[in-house]
Amino acid sequence: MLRKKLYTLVFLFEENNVLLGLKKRGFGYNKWNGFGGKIEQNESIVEAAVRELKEECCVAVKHENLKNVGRLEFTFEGEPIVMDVRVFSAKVFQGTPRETEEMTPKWYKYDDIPFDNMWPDDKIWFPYMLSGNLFYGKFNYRGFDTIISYDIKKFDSV
Ligand code: 6OG
Repeated sequence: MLRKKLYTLVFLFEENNVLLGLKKRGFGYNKWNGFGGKIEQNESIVEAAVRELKEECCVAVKHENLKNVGRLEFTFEGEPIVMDVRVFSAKVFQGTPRETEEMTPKWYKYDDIPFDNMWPDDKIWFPYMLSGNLFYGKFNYRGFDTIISYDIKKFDSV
């Protein structure tokens, strides 16, 4: 049986720019990604999304300004775990992104997104997020660089 672990991933948007963070440690080290992490016990998914965004780039967001944009499921060959990642966007937030021990934040124009320095799945589902289509993607990895198989669908709700 595969065990599911829930994660959050938040992207901020401002004037055709998306905020990415360069991960300074841990899982996804040296890759650009959104801001997020594991959901703690007794915490809702949205509460975790708010907390992780604050911890990782010092930006506050209100629950009602987080929009569901998609869901990603990652499996890694030989690992009995599914990473179930809930992806959110926000256009309204408080504060200026600041570097933390975990992330170096940077705004990117849609044409300049550094896909070569991101998880390989990102270039497959980012177009859905940027065009406002809810998506549900499943990716099966061998190691951390190779996607063996994947499936992605547009969704009415996640
Ligand atoms: P912490 O270990 O920092 O949470 N994450 C992924 N994001 C993308 N785009 N692709 C992947 O491909 C990912 N695997 C994990 C989920 C890890 C953070 O990294 C995201 C979390 O936001 C495999 O607590």
